[in-house]
Amino acid sequence: MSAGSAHVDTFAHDNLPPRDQWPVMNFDLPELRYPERLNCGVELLDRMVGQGHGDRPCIIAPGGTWTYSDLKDRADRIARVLTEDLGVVPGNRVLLRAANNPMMVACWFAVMKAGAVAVPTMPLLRAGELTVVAEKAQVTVALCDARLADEMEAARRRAPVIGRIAYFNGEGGPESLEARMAAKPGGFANVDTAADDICMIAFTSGTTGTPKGTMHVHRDVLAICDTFSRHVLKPQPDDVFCGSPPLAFTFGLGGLVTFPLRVGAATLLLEKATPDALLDGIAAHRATVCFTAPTAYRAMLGLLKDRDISSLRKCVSAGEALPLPTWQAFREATGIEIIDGIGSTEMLHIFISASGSDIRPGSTGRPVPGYEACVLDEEGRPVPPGTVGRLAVRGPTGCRYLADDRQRNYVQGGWNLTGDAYKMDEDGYFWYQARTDDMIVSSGYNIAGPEVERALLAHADVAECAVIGAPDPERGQIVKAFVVLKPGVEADTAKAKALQDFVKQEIAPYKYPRAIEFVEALPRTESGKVQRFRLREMERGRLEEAK
Ligand code: 3UK
Repeated sequence: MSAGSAHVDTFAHDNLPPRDQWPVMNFDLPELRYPERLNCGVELLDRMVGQGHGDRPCIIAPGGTWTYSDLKDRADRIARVLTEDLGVVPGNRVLLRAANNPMMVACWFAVMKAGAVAVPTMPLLRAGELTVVAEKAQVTVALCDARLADEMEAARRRAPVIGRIAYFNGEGGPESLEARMAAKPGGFANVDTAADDICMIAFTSGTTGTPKGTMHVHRDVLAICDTFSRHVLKPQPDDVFCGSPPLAFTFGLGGLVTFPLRVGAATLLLEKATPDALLDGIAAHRATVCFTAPTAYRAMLGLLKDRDISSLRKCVSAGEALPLPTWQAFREATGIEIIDGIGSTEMLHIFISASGSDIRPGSTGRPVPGYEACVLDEEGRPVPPGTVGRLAVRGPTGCRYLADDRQRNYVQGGWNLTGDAYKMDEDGYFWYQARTDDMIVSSGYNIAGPEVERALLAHADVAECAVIGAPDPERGQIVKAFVVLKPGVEADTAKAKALQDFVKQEIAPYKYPRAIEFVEALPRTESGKVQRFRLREMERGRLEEAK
């Protein structure tokens, strides 16, 4: 821990990986040379108010609009409740649990101001999952939406380390967070944190195994604003942001909170941001910037009729690969060229992307200013352009797991290895292939599932699909597609055959899906990712049964 740390409770610092397992970090860009004392909450909120943004709209929600001053006042009062009533000292972990709403944001800022460590969690998590997170991060206090109290209380019974919980957005009552806030005077003496004090533990959405806690420091939170947002997204103070990712997913925290606040813009928060609700919100509040996942953009295409989304200027897609057919259809329908970007919980936000005339349709883009990326072989040597290998990245943010041996998998030789198979072209553009463990090997051929998915998505009858390698006694694996058809399309063998023939026309015929199964929906994580491992498990299970 740095000499100047403000943390009294040193748990997070004590559980950082050993220094020799850290990625190499660099802060070469002038905008990344932050002072040694830095509190990201103060920078994003108090400083904006100090600079005269106080009366400007900050959070727009169905219940009304909060200005920057409103948000600061709420955050200050909550910080007082945390430190004066709930016994929080700098470095303590505070669990946050709510859908995307203004109080969730105020609580996050309060934790930053108090020099504590936020542990944001997805609203759909159950007691079992909350227990794992609370114990791993040694959470002592929780701030929770009253509508999510049941699972929270069940988690506290299992994890007594969660000493105190304050509820908000409920009926009120003397113990509620709002009543406690009302009893406090305004203003808060912000904790003077070090730039490298840990301020957040973000848990990975965890497709497999126990969730990993990724630790981020105050400087990291500003670095994502001053790299991807500043150089690729380039927002303006009069922008109105909106989107679907939960604030507990760092894609959402950046896109819906820190990016807008960094430039004095406003953010529209919706608790249930289905594609339909998102479009309604964009129309009603004249939103200009949208953050969501590839499937949501695809779903919006069918819902655009009779809606005025002419306010929309920029759209960002992340979380999963953005298939070229979706990008093209969205441009066709709206004129907007979606900004694709790959990010990860470990890296905090997006590190490869492109916008405007820099976009090469179908490619994720180039390293965001401040980051470097390359493609490595199995031994960790760079491969020549055009060769598929493992994506490696480094920059001002990077992976530091909370007490987890998997640090050695993610960080090797100072590079962050995201687990993605990528190809770089001669011009330095990066082309996504698949998750390394999603590559399909059939009769000795390497096939990237997403390429087959792209081909299927180009067919007018396909709403969504996921392609995996299904175990096969003869070929090792066969390419199998799970397909959700558009409403009203008949799912029969003739349709399956038509899709297979279609794919053979689009890409090399050996990649065509030998098996097609029509399903109602695909299994997804709460952050919207297809869980291909579940489909693989299902196939393995069937094979066992057939034996
Ligand atoms: C995949 C992508 C292709 C990729 C995230 C933006 O998704 C985020 O974080 P997670 O930890 O997952 C990371 C993994 O997701 N992925 C993300 N974006 C893309 N694959 N194209 C993309 N554009 O496998 C990556 O390793 O859940 C995304 C910002 C913050 C985030 N946490």
